[in-house]
This record gives sequence, C-alpha cells and structure tokens, in this order.
Amino acid sequence: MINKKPIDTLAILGGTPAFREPLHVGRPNVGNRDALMRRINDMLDRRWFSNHGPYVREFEQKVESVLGVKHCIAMCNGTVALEIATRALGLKGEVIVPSFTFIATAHALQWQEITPVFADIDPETHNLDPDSVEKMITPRTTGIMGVHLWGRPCDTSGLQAVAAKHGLKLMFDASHAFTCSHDGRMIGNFGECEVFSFHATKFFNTFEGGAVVTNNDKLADKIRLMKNFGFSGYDNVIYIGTNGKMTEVCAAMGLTGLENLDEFVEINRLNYHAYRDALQDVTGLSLIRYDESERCNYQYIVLEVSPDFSLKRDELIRVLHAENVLARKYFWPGCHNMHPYRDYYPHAGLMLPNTNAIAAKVLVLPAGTAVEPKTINKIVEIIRRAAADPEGVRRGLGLMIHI
Ligand code: T4K
Repeated sequence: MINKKPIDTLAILGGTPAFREPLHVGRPNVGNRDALMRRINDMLDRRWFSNHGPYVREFEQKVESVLGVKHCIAMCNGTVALEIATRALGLKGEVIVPSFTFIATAHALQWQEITPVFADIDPETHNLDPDSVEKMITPRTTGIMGVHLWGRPCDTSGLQAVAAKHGLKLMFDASHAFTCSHDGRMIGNFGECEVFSFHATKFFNTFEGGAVVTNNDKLADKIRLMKNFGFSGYDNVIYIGTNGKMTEVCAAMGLTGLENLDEFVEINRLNYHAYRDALQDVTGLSLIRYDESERCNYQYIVLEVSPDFSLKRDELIRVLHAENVLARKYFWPGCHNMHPYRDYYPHAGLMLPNTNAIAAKVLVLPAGTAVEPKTINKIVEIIRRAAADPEGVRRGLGLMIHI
C-alpha cells in the first residue's frame, strides 16, 4: 500500500502519491471473522433476523455489563436513538446543543420540530461550555444535550448544575465515547440517558447501529416501546412508536466486536502515541490530549493547526489528499453554518467564537486498524516536508483544481 520510494517530491509538486490506496479516517474494525461468520450462520439456521432476537438480547446485556449501566436498548443507528431518547424524555421547544458536532446531533432534534439552540464550546476540551449554555436558556428551553466529542467527556457536573438550576433535562450524545470513563465512571451513566453510535466508522461498530443507555427504569420501558411501534405484546399497541430496532446481523457484529474491544483500543492507543511522538516538535501543530488516567478509546487523531504553522489548515489538507491521505475537517463549518440552521439563525456565529475558531483549525488523521507505525511515519514525513516548503506548496496548489 505504501509506495516504496522515499518522498523526494510531494504529490502536490508533481511527485508520486505516497500511498497507492486512499487512507481513510473511518476504516471499519472487523474483529474475528470466523466468530462473526459462525454467528451469522447460526442466525441463518435459526431464521430469526430481527425483532429483539437472541443476539440483540445478548448484545444489550453485554453492553450493560461493560458499562455498568442498568439498561441498554439497542437501535438501528445513533441518529434514531437520539430521536427516540429526546422524544421519550418529553423534550420540546428548544434544546441546547453544541454546534461543533456531527450534524446528526442537531438534526435529531429538528426532525421532531424541536429547535436546536447552539451554545459555544470550551476551546480546550471542544465540549459545551456550561456558562455559554446558561446564556442561551429561554422560557422555551426544555433540555441540554451535551456531546462527548472525540470521546472526551463533557463537563458533566457543570452542565448538571445548570440543568438543575433551571429545571432542564440533561442527556448526552455519547456517539464517540463508547468505553470511555469520566471521574472513574463509565460514560453511559451520566444525565437522564446517553446515546451511542455503532456506525461502521466508529472504532466499535455493528455495521450500522446505536443504543440508548440509562439507569432510569421508567425511561427504559418507554424507549423499548417507542423503538418497536409501541407494541406491548402481540396485537397490543399502547404507545406511539417507530421502528428503531437493531437487526440480528448487526448484533452478531457487535457481539464479535465486543470480544475484540481491548485489541481495538490498544491499536488506537499505540497509533495515537505514535502520531503524538512523531509530531511533538513540529511548530504550530498539536494533537488533542486525552486524560489517560481515565479509560479512553483513542479513536480520533485530532490535530490542531495553529497560526504558527507555516501552512493553513486547508492547505495542509490538500497536500495530504494529494498523497491519498484522506484527512477530514470534522466538524467544519459547525452545524450553525449548515442548512437549515444557517438560514434560521444567520447571526448564530456571533455567540460562537470558540466554535468558529476551533472548526477552522482542526483536522482528523487516518487511524484505527488500517494504519500502522510505518504508515504514520510516512504521513508525518509528508507534513514535515510540506511545512518546510510553504511557498513551493502554495505554487503547487495554485496549479491544482480545488478539492
Ligand atoms: N452524533 C455524533 C456526535 C456523531 O459523530 C454521529 C455519527 C451521530 C450522532 C450519528 O450516529 P449514526 O446515526 O451515524 O449512527 C461519518 C459517519 O457516517 C457518522 O456515523 C459519524 N458520526 C461521522 C463522524 O462520520 P461521514 O459523512 O464523514 O461518513 P463517510 O461516508 O465520509 O465515511 C467516513 C470515512 O470512512 C470515509 O473516508 C470512508 C470510510 N468508510 C466509511 C464507511 C461507511 C469506510 O472505509 N468503510 C465504510 O463502510 O460520517
């Protein structure tokens, strides 16, 4: 996959791309293929493919035990899990969320005609700033949805204090934070409930999938009904519901992945440290830090490009893409700058200075089982070469079609 030749010339200046195949940020982890195939074969023999089958039940129990949480309700994806959770909590009117997140956080609310109101983030943690949240509260506010971005926990106690003071419900989009801990407790145990995504691009995936986890028995009962059309036994619908069910094949993937979790996290940890060591002396670049006294999944390699770096963030991205390193600008430009929100609140950016600043400087590098130390060294070599010749890079970029 790596071209043998050392990088004499950057691809942007006419050299051969450093990688023959594209290197992605979100390459799925597979786990033990034989175990997965055995499960799928059993499922085919059993002819039970969906509707809370044995694999989904086993998966939910295993997630409950990994997280030390009372209830896991597995779902078809993280977005539907967010929609069902907010609905089950009775959120309406306005809910405060960060803008610096994947668009699904905001869309899950707007889809139900709940207005997502964007609060600013702390520039150090990239997570909701409780002071900014408090400023955005209006008489229509019913809840706060924090996002543990990159798997780094929100200021849960700061947000809880704001929620308690104003009588608001607090929940978390924990899509990035599966198997992370905070203050010694596993993510999944904070707020009224927390939502995970097990999408293919997450370090732990069920192809597509998600879950709501909670310690609240009543809320769990309601969510179980809602994700299955409101059915309470045969022919008895007692609630309005939708179809949020996880399939058996997805649960089979999840059960297999759970058996390989430690290995996935260890690979992520080694990659994160390899990037950090290799980049530590490059002026103007820094990788975000994880609190390693807690459990981290290290799934995102997030680079901040400061004005001291010799290239702009977007120039660096174009250099990397030319080499087949498909770094991403997650979560640029922020939800408030995307449709429909930018039309609804054209001045939202005035209240979001940290969001705008961070969204303009972050890039996410390829990670997971698809990269290894020699790949990382090569990526860092590209970055160093580009940093050493900013004028040459700009000349090269001028000759290229924009990406
Ligand atoms: N909340 C937050 C904070 C989230 O980050 C997400 C999802 C959600 C809620 C919603 O959860 P889900 O409903 O998705 O369960 C990707 C994922 O699709 C999305 O799940 C994820 N966040 C987001 C951060 O990343 P895109 O639009 O960047 O995906 P895409 O297709 O560009 O794929 C990313 C990279 O992964 C590509 O370079 C190709 C590679 N890839 C992708 C797939 C699907 C593969 O190599 N194999 C694959 O099978 O959103």
